[in-house]
Amino acid sequence: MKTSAFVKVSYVGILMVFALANGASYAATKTEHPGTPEEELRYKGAPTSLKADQAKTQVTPKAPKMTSAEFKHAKALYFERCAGCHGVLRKGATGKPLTPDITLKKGTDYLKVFIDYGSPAGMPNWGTSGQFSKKDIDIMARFLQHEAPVPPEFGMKEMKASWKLLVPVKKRPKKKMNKYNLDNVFSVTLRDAGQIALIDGDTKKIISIIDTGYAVHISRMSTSGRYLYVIGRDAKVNLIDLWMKKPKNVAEIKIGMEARSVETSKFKGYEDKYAIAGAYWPPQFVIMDGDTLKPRKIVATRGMTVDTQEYHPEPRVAAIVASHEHPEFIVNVKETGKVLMVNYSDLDNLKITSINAARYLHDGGWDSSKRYFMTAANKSNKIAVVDSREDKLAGMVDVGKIPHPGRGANFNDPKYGPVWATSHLGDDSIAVIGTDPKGHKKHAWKVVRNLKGQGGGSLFIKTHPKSHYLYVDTTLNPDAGKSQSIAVFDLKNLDKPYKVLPIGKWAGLGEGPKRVVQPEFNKNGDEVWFSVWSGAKQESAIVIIDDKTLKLKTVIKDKRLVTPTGKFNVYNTMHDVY
Ligand code: DHE
Repeated sequence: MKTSAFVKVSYVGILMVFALANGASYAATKTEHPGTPEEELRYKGAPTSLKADQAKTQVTPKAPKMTSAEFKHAKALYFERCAGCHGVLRKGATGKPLTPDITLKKGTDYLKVFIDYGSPAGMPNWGTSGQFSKKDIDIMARFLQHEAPVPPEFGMKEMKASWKLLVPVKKRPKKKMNKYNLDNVFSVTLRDAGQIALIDGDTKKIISIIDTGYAVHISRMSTSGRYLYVIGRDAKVNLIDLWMKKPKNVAEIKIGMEARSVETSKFKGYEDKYAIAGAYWPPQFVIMDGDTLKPRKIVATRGMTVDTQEYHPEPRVAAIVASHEHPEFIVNVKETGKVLMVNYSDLDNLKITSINAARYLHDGGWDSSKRYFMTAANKSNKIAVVDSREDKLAGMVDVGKIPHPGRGANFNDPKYGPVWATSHLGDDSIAVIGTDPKGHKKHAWKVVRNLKGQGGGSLFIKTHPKSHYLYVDTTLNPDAGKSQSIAVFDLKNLDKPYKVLPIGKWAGLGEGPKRVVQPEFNKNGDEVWFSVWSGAKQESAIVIIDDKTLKLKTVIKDKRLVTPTGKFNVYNTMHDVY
């Protein structure tokens, strides 16, 4: 297993969060962040992978004096603990802006109290919770009155320098060289190991463990199903060739310093041609050759916000999906609240249609027709609906608190026809939205039902065209009973109460938070896979159930399965089945 300062820091963060996941410690934590639900705090603000010495110190003459050792310490603390919410440049994201024009007026004493005790608006109490020492608080209060240190840019020169073509296309197999049923292979994120596990969905055996970026985030498939793309939080993209006798990395590149999303071109005629990856820092995306990751075109996302029309220097790239209607990538830009339709048919004369949505865009997926992109504007409590045929906003739907659909769930509602659903981080509702403007015009882009789930802290929701069940996790709910189980709704009878499956218990693990996360179907749509996610030094597992009977089928345990979280079935990911 690889280790890095970042992974260690993340691990500490996760352990902290994990400690909170136990019901026993909840009472104590409730008072730690008055006014902000635990579920919300657990999710945002993960450490960035930026290092103190990567960002240039900027001394502001009017600000209190600091030594260079204090600057270094403050930068490291800020990137680990604060940048996830306040932004690398402190211009504000989910947390408030902390630029010198604001902080100098507040002064050191005020800032110290704020850092020590937190605020009802969501600022953690870093001091009284014991996470920052008195000295840390004093250094941080002075540091915040100086201009934010700026990490370096990462342009074509840096990308090319990081690019490694490990196996050139000519040296790769001309046909599939293994006997795996590739359509039913799963790529499983091993978050804290910086690896993915390829698991054979038929035999449930691990095919191989492949090194990827640190705190690896998601996997996506090329249209043909041959190439697997994996992105790490450190912005490293790995390209894995599934046709090889033993699938392995054939190319890698770093596209920045901090990233979350990767996707591949899916429009007819462009299958497997391009890949795209979006970065948090620097705020940009890059289009690469699909079979080598050779970088072709970098586009910055800095610009004006959708509502107040102010300049934002750090709009991070969130979810990216590939259009089936045009040769376009659909790029969510978080802080500006805009969805960019990036036409890749002519990279030298790039056409981008910018669609006004709302802040802060995060994750999303297709409706069942694959024409409408349903995407969460999580701080606005809205789902924006993008018509990928017309390249226009089709609707803006008010939903519950902090929608977090993953890619969402499509099914046929007995009363309202085709619908798409999302659960929420901030409350227990599941919003079911009509998606059929032709057949059910009155209900299109409206919440037609609000189901009540187990509680807040839900991250992912899933069903399959062949299933009549809807699975909803509550991974970040502070109650261990809820974070370790799954709610199942019967789509044939949505008035019936949900069933609870004790997935965490079925995993048969020892000590650990055992958080159940991200349901994923197999290719046939008759099995559902769940990760049971414990700490990096604890045992985790994958639990597989039978979708017809809702009974336990298999538990996959292996000491190599370190912190499994996302799982991506090759066929379902290729074809956007969810
Ligand atoms: Fe994720 C998707 C960002 C924390 C597991 N996550 C995404 C996407 C974004 C994102 C932008 C959409 C990618 C796409 O579709 O192109 N995630 C972030 C964060 O910024 C955040 C809040 C904090 C961070 O610093 O990373 C964050 N995410 C987490 C986790 O803690 C999770 C639960 C565990 C883990 O592995 O880190 C997690 N995120 C996932 C998964 C997906 C995802 C499994 C893909 C879901 C899918 O079905 O497509």
